[in-house]
Amino acid sequence: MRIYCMTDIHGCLEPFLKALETVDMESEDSMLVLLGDYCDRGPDSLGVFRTVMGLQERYGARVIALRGNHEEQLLEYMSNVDNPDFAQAWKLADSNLATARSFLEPDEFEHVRHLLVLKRFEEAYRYTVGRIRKSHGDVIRWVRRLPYYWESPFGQVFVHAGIYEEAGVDWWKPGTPGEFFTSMPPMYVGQHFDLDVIAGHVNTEAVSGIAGYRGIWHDGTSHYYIDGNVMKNGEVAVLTYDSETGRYSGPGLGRH
Ligand SMILES: [Mn+2]
Repeated sequence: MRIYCMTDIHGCLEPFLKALETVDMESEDSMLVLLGDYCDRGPDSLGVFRTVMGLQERYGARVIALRGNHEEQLLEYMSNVDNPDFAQAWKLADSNLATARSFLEPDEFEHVRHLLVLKRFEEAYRYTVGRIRKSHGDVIRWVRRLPYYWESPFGQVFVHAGIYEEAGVDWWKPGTPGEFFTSMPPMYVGQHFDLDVIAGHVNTEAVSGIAGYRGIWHDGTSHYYIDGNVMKNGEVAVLTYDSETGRYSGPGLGRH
């Protein structure tokens, strides 16, 4: 079996489509695992969500989509429309309202922009959530069902940010708090774990500490970080795992 893996697409539909061209999903022996953060920052969050949903429709269980912290945030905005404190938080977290813009029709977005100019934040927030619910409720329901991790039959955990490894191989599942999976796990760089952990969330330049690093980074033991920072580098890195040989390959990796 071949497992392809990508993460942190962040609304960058074009680079995502380009990365998908390098993936052969027609073979029944292929899987695609996406580690979350489909939205925010880039120009077409909705397009990325719909592309992933389409891949699942076409290839069924061979496409696994996990949730990232940006999906958690999106769900939070969608469900807190009656909480006025969220109006400000919403505006700040979706920088430049890139995600809202991708979900709205141009005239709807103009209306939101107009409300913001008038400092009617609460109304803008309420209107945006209402439009998204009405036109793209299926996407929001899909996001709500995204799992936190996927364990492969090959001694691997795929996850957006990480797991609580101190809990050990038998207890990490019940032992990892939800926010560790998507946002703030302890870092175990360079420490051995009995499963390989494949994660995104922190870009590989940051996690490797090597200025200008791009692509995929292996810590020499159990951790593969695969967020190659598409906003900076314009490319979505693809990690490939071949279960026949037990090898990982991808940009930045030698042969492992
Ligand atoms: Mn993230």
